[in-house]
Amino acid sequence: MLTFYNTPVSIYGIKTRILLRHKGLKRDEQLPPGGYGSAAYKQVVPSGNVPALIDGDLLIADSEAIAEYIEERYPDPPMMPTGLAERAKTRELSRFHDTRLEPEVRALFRIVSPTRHDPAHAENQTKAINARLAQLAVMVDRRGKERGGSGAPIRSKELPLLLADCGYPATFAWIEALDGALDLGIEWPGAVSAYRWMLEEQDAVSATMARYGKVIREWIAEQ
Ligand SMILES: N[C@@H](CCC(=O)N[C@@H](CS)C(=O)NCC(=O)O)C(=O)O
Repeated sequence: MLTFYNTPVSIYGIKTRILLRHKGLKRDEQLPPGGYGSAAYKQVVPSGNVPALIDGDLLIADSEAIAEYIEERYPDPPMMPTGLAERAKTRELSRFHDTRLEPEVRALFRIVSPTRHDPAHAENQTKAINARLAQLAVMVDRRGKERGGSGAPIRSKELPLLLADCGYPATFAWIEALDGALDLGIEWPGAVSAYRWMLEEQDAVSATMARYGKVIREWIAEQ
């Protein structure tokens, strides 16, 4: 049994949950004792961050490192393509989420509270997120064309869920919720919307995301 430290609101926790669910792996999911960053949690996970995973004697505390470990340790169903170039493109898509798109979304969290309203920051982040979504559109459109041939949206069941996909559903849900709460003016490219809905048709994604919208709305309301 895997021990999985997570908080309900964590984007990277949702990313790891989707992965574990798709792999059909049982997990004992726990909140970090004392909250993430606490001294008590750092006794277990020295870096104090979530998600973290314990498999036997092994502790890993980074969603991408967890994903690559799980893929190697539990290869069925495969979540990486076989070709060298496709594997590289998959890693590129995954890093694009973690290092390019999500940080621009996270930068909005500090102005969600009405008392911290900051129109200039909201405008800057909206531009940044729209630029990242436009870049993502090129990446996922090429993937759709490579797999589907015609460029027409391909059905999700024909699209094996990849490691690289697992971060996107939660970040898309945050973009949508923050757009609603802060009236940002987010522009969703058609290829990204098609990619999003294809992912949501995957059982592991829809089951994991079912209650996440409520978690996000509650977090926003609390701010
Ligand atoms: N690159 C990390 C990012 C994880 C992350 O940012 N976790 C946040 C919660 S969503 C966290 O633990 N923050 C507290 C900290 O880093 O001390 C990953 O992929 O796991």
